Amino acid sequence: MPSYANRYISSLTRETYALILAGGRGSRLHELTDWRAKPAVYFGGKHRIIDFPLSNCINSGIRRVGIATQYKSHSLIRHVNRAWGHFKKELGESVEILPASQRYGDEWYCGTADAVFQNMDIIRHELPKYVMILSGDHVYRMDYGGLLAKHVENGADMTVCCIEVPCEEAANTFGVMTVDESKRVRRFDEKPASPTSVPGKPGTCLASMGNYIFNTEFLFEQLKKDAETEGSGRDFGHDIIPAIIEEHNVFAYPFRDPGYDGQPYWRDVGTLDSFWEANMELVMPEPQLDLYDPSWPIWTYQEQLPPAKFIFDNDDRRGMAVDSTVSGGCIISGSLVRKSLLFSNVHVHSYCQIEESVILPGAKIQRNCRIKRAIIDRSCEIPAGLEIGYDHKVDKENGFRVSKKGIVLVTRDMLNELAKKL
Ligand code: ADQ
Ligand code: ADP
Repeated sequence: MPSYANRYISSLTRETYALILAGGRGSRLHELTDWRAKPAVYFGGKHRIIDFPLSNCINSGIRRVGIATQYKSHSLIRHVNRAWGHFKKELGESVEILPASQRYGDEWYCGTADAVFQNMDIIRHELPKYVMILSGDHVYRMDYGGLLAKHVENGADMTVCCIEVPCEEAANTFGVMTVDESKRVRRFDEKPASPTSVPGKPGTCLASMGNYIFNTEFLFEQLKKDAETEGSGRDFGHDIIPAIIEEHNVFAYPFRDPGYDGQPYWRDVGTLDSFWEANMELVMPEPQLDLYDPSWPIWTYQEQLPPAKFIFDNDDRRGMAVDSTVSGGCIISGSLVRKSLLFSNVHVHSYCQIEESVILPGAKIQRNCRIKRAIIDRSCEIPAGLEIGYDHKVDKENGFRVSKKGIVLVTRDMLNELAKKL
C-alpha cells in the first residue's frame, strides 16, 4: 500500500456525513424499552448502545453525525447531549439530534428511508460526498474507513455492510443478500422466512447489518423516487435496496474484526436473552469485545462519581465482587456479587447475594436479597428479603417478566405494582 493510504481514507471520512437511525422501539426488549428507545438502552456496565456506532464514527474520523430519533427519545437526547454535546461546529464537527418534526408534510418518520428523506436538506447543507446510514441498535467496533475506501474503489452507488450468520438466526429477522464474485449484490430479501445460503456454506447466509453508504446525490434521487412510489413502506430493506440492485452498483462489504480470525463481534441485543448474554460475555476473563483497548475507545457520558467502595459490614461480612464489573459510585457492603455488571451508583446492602445479573444505574438492593440471572432496571429499589430468579413461578406472581431462557426483568413500574399488593 502506498504510504499516503491512510490520508486517502481520512479524506473520505472527512467527506462523509453519518446518520444514525435511533428511532426504533426495540419491542422485544419489553419493559426495558417502555421508557427509552433501544439505542438508549444501557450496555456493558457503563455505556448505552448508541455509544458504539457513535464511537465508531469518531474513531474512524467521521465527525459530522446526525441522530434520527422518534420513539421515547427523552432519555436518548439527554444522554447524547451530556456525552456527545462537546463537538465544535467551528471545527467542522457536530453530533446533532434530528427528531421527527414533520418537516416534509404532516407525518412522523414512517420508516427508515423516510427518516433520512425528512432530513435531506440538513444533510445537503453539510455538502457531504457520501452519506453513511447506520443502525443505532447494535454493539460492535468497526473502522468505517475501510468500508468507505472499498465503496470508492468499487465505484459503488451504494454499499451494504454484511456479516455471515446462521440461516435460522437470520430468518424473519435480517435482510439477506446474494452476491456475485465481485461482491455486487444480485438479490436482496428483507427478513425472508427461508434465507438463501452462501454458495459452498449451507446453513450460513449473508445478512445486512443495517449499515449503508450512499453517494449523496444518488441517495437523494432514490429517496425522492421512493417517496413518489405508491404503497412503498419507506424502508431501506423492504423498498430501496430491492428497487435499485438491478440497475445500479450496489456492493456488499463483509465486516471483519481486525486481528481476529473467527466470527466478527456484532451483537443485536434485541431480546432480553441476547441483551443479558451479551452483557454476561463481558464478565468472562477474555471477552471478544475488548472495552479496555485504548486504540478503539468507546466513549460515553462520564458522570463525576466517587470510586466504587467495598465494605466489611458490622457483622464482619465481606463486601466483594468477583468476575464482575463495578462502576463508579457503587457501594457493596457485606454482600457477595458474582458474574454481574453493576452500573454506576448501585448500592448493595448487607446479606445479599447477586449472581449473573445486570444491575442498571442507581438500583438499591436492600438487605437479605438473593438475585440470580436477572436484569434490574435503573433506580429500582429492591425491598429487603426479596428473592429474584430462584423460582420463576414466584417471579411471575410478583409481576416480573421471565424471558424464554429464564432471565428475570424487574422495572420500577413492576416494583410499584408489587408494593401495592403487599
Ligand atoms: P430492522 O432492525 O428490523 O432491520 P428497523 O426496525 O427498521 O429494521 O430498524 C433499523 C434502525 O432504524 C434501528 O436502529 C432503529 O432504531 C431505527 N429506526 C426504525 N424505525 C425508525 C424510524 N421511523 N425513524 C428513525 N429510526 C428508525 C434492519 C434492516 C435489515 C438488517 C437489520 C440488521 O432493514 O435488512 O438486516 O436492520 O439489524
Ligand atoms: P434512562 O434511565 O434511560 O435515562 P429514565 O428512567 O430516566 O431513562 O426514563 C426516561 C424517560 O421516561 C424520562 O423522561 C422519565 O421521566 C420517563 N419515565 C420513566 N419511567 C417512567 C414512568 N414509570 N412513568 C412515567 N415516565 C417515566
